[in-house]
Amino acid sequence: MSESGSKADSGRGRRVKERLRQWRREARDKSHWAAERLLDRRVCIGITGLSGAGKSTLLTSLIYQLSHPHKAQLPGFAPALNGDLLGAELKPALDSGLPPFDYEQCLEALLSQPPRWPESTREVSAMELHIHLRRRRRLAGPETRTLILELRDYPGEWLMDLPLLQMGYRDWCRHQSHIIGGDARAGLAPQLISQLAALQPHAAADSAQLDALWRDYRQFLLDCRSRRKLSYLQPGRALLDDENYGLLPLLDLRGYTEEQLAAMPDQSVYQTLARRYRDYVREQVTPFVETHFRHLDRQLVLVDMIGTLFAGEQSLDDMRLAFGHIADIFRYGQTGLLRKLWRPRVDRLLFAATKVDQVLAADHDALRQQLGQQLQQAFAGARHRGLPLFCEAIAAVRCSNESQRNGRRMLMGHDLEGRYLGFENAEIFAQLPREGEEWRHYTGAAPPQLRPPAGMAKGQCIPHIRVDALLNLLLGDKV
Ligand SMILES: Nc1nc2c(ncn2[C@@H]2O[C@H](COP(=O)(O)OP(=O)(O)O)[C@@H](O)[C@H]2O)c(=O)[nH]1
Ligand SMILES: [Mg+2]
Repeated sequence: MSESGSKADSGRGRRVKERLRQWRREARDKSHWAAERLLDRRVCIGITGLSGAGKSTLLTSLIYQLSHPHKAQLPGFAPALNGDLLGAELKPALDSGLPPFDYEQCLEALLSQPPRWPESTREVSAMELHIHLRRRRRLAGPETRTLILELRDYPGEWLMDLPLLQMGYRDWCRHQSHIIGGDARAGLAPQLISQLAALQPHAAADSAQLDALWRDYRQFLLDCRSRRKLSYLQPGRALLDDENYGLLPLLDLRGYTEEQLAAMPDQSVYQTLARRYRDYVREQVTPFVETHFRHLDRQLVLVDMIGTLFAGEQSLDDMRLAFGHIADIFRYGQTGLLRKLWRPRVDRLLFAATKVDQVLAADHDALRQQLGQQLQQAFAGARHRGLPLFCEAIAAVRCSNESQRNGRRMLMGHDLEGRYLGFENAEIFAQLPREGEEWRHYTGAAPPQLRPPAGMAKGQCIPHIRVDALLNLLLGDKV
């Protein structure tokens, strides 16, 4: 071999070695994580739901139940029933780069005297729960093992923004104009809707006018939520903070072709709004998918099925619309942007109706049936993609007890002001209401909001309904 050849070889050899060293370094950094995942020791669960769905409360209850195995009432979760659940430790999820969930503060609120609900939060948070389990079939090696449960809690409003990744501004306008035209929304802000429809795409943008419209539009979204209990609202972040996203749909683009719109001057209303739309997607939606969403192994979606059902037909229809979009998202983005952004990982999608302690036990299953029907309708096209769907009906903190009065079953509990009360909820039927008469049965009959029960600190237990069944769906195959 010539001298120059061997020099080149040794140069290449050095480079290869350096490369190998670098890979090893990288692998070392990541290996504990990847190995844990491979060995089924780590599972990352996303918990979402619109504000008020019950995320913080469920997380607190879940962590409490798993960390107090001797007090936990989890007979439906095999490791607890069999005495194999030894306990759990809460740790910050350092790899996630997300702020920790404030378990201590949420628990303190629930256990205080008088008990309170946790403060409402609007941000994403994460933590790790290291669950210690006794090994059943032990050939050799340690007697215990640890399952690392990474829990990530994020607002469902962010999920409602994911469809934006798949459409440009023009498509979003058409989509919104279709939705806003529906009864449930149009009646809430007729003046705003006619102002939006009257905006001329080619006119020069007047930023003061657009800012004023944005403020009205944001209020309109908030009203859709609070007065109609609607779910599918965009931009979702407008419901959580008061940033000036300035994202407005143009409701009448019928006279324009795509080319005409694209050729409009930079300062036109259309181009200005299209720019804001792109900025919003780039700065808000994409980073959420990149840094957070695609790391999830399992997704739990909490829904206030009782609140939605008693709010009426439009609210239930809108929930189905939102589910339909969630179904699209979990088809792993067969097309377009989502596919590029997403490494498919979520292998289970769970929905849980929350706060079922507001209705009699006899109605719990009917609620679950109704949630199931909503999902079946919304996921009809998505099911064959093979992502298993599950649904449950739970109460993270059971605030009521049943008793018999004059031959009738009643619920007893405290209202938010702390007054003791007894009530009987409107019976819930296993079929979603369809006709007027069926709807009238529910109208105006929503059960009261309840306060957490007193005495949880003393008894050292948090009563719940079917949180163990939920744990089974989430983790049954991992423990
Ligand atoms: N009756 C009852 N109400 C609940 C339960 N969980 C949550 N809530 C109510 O729902 C509200 C919102 O709960 P929270 O956990 O803060 O929801 P988040 O916004 O999704 O985190 C609470 O303030 C309670 O009024 C439950 O298990 N039972
Ligand atoms: Mg919360």
